[in-house]
Amino acid sequence: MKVNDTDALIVVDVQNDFCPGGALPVLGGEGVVRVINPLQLKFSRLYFTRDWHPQDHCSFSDTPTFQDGSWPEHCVQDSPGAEFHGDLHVPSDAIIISKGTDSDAEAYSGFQGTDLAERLRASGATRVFVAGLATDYCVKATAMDALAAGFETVLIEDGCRAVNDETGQAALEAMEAAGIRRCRGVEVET
Ligand code: VGL
Ligand code: ZN
Repeated sequence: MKVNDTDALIVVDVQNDFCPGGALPVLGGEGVVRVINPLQLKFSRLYFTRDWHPQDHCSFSDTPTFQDGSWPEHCVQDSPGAEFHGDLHVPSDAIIISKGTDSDAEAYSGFQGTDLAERLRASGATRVFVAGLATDYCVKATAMDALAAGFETVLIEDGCRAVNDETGQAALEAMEAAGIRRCRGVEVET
């Protein structure tokens, strides 16, 4: 798939808490970095979302079931767990989009409660490529919202990992059925 100057890359939540050793680890989560770092070089527009919760976020549970509405405390603003994975390249001019900042609302999508759509439009982007963590939650929600906002949307399938295998597979199918294309990182060409 050939990249042109109306394309943008959205890197979703590649943060310590979603990687092994973090509070809400995604199996193999750190593996997305080696797909995403080289991919960045092919895009002139880079957006990095981050889960950026207040200490009292409504999704936090002391007895988490690791599904929607019941997560362990994670990605608390300014905590080490909320930092981007240390191996992820984050260029100094990259645009960082913080989400989930409201105590009372869950926000899986990078578009929810943020100005991401406006910023993409203002930059002239018409198509977005999405990669990151986790396939079944924030990647899916972000990709679906990108499509709903009118952007052609492509999922980098080897650049994301799921919290749960079953919901991950269902998320891939739902995205495909909605019209989101899938491709591998190395298939993206300049
Ligand atoms: C996420 C669960 C809770 C994600 C964020 O980034 O996919 N998952 N908060
Ligand atoms: Zn969260």
